[in-house]
Amino acid sequence: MSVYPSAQFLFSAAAAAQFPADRGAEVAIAGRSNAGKSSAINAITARNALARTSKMPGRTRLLNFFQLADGKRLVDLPGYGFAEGPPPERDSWARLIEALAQRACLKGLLLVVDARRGLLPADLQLLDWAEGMTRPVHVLLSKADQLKRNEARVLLAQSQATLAARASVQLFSARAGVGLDEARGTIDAWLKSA
Ligand SMILES: Nc1nc2c(ncn2[C@@H]2O[C@H](COP(=O)(O)OP(=O)(O)O)[C@@H](O)[C@H]2O)c(=O)[nH]1
Ligand SMILES: [Mg+2]
Repeated sequence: MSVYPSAQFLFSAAAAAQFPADRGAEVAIAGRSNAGKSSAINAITARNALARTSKMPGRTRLLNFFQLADGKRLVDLPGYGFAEGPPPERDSWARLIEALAQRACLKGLLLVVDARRGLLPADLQLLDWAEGMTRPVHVLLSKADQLKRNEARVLLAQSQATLAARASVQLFSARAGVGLDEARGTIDAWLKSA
């Protein structure tokens, strides 16, 4: 398990031309707006304010690149737009994501899902897309502190059954510090495979 004490925000990209060079290793983090992506980044890196968190969902249309260590990056994707946004936004989201998927340095995808909602059609749509790009997917059932112990257990089992071999899945809470080591272990393994 490694924490990344020197993790830093690199920059935001609104277009593929602004992406960093396709070298090293990257892990992308996706999820519906408000799912808890930024909070997950902060918790996983043990940096309280690395990624901004917001009570206002769906404000960003940018990819935020973070450097964890030399040549190792996390990419915070904008909350889903393709299912909900107007067509122009949906298209620009899809273009950015397609461009990201073309990168050899992309090693895996973390999918953050609000445990109070569980896997929704938009999440499964993203999973379909990820399968097309043949990268491993790991699902964080976030805000697990909001569920009773038994509810959490049932959700995890249901999610495992739904995802089957398509993705691994775990309970996660940025607030309560649940599942940090498991999430870090997955990220570390992907970043090491560079
Ligand atoms: N109870 C609880 N709330 C959380 C947790 N993680 C995030 N949130 C809240 O969910 C909202 C959205 O979080 P944020 O990280 O900004 O989501 P993002 O839009 O996916 O980046 C914020 O109000 C957070 O405080 C968690 O582990 N537990
Ligand atoms: Mg965010």
